[in-house]
Amino acid sequence: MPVVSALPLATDALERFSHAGGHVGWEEAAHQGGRTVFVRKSELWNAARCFSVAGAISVVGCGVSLAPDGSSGPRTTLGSSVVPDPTGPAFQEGPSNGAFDEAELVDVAEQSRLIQGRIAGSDDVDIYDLGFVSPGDRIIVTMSADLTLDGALALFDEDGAALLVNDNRNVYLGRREPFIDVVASRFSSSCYVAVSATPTLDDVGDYTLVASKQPDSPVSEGRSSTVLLVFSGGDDVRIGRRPAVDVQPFDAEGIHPSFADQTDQMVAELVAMVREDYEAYDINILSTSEGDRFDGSMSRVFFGTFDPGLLGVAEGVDEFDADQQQEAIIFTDTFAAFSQIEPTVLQMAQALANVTSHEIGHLLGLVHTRDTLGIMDITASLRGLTADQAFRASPLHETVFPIGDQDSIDLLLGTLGGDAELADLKRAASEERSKVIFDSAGLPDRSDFHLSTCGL
Ligand SMILES: [Ca+2]
Ligand SMILES: [Ca+2]
Ligand SMILES: [Ca+2]
Ligand SMILES: [Zn+2]
Repeated sequence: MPVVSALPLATDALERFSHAGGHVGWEEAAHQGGRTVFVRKSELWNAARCFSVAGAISVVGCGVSLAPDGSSGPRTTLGSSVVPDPTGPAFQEGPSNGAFDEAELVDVAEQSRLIQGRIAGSDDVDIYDLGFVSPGDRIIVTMSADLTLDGALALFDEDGAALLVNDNRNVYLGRREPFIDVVASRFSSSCYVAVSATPTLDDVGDYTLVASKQPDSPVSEGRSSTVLLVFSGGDDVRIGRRPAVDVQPFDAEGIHPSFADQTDQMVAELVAMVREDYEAYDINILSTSEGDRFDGSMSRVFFGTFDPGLLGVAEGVDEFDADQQQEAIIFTDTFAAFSQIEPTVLQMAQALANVTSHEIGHLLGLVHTRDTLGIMDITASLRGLTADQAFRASPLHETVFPIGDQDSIDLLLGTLGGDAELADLKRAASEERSKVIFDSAGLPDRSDFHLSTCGL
């Protein structure tokens, strides 16, 4: 699935992106006649969030290759034809179910259940507790709704951490109703399914869910992945349905003349920083700067070129890394916007690394959060982006879902596999770092440099 990440840029470009730029929900942004246009996330969420960031907004197949049934791989929601049979009596929404501790218990242990409710607008979230889950329990939730309600579904564990957020079952097949299909990998005393309107929409309407739980599905231990960082340029690089671009070899001078002789150093630093972010997981971060080459079976991140509104763009939010050959671009020349805060080479490398790890995160299934110290954040200022970000548990950005968190560490361990002990150490280090209060005296106000981490 596509997500395009775009980090809107500075000042006026940033200004224009400031409302939506951060919207994970709005996968695609485009300038049209001086106006920034965002495509409803619901139109893009599931399918490859492909977007074009310039010109017309078209949601079409991006680089994700789909099987005839629309599926793109194992565990993706795209192509599943599963429809649980509702056998139990319908559960009717009660008066108050808008927070995890108000969730209404709908036990699906013995039988699948119909749940009927109403979304009364953008403020309304309905939360149901499907009860205890064990490793291997497969949770499936389908949703049908009035035409006036474009809904979104999310499944959360007992801590309110999202297992999956889904807004569209299959964009390619024109299926806009959301769909959840997840196999639990650990015990949880509660498993919450939450319903809302697609974020940023004020839709109203009745809905019906069918929720089921089946035991004894195989629990994935993760599947390793490889990403090649490409600093050597590339011809006809196409991200989703964006126009193909020729990417020139990376040259730090394109960011600022003062970096002219520091290309090699900047590359070496940023490669090391990205590796550090992914150190705990089974993913190989290769680099053309070290002689590595594309072998046809890896994802690639290109470094170069310019985009008027984005720092980076990725092919999509690829749930569970179903597609292991995807592409992203870090628009390095766009980072010239950082010159207004006069970053050092290391700070510049860090900003590039943060955005790189962010776009790779999308290719592994992560969505946007609101936490300036987190890699999937889209709220940090330019200055904030020059500080080290890390994978951590962070609140979902409101354009993704109105409640809940994303624990990037758990999700990456589940998707890729890795060293859980090391991941825990890094989590603790990140929490320590978050206690540091930055002294912002004398620095430009964040609003001066608002940027969303990505065009996603
Ligand atoms: Ca309601
Ligand atoms: Ca992927
Ligand atoms: Ca980092
Ligand atoms: Zn993004």
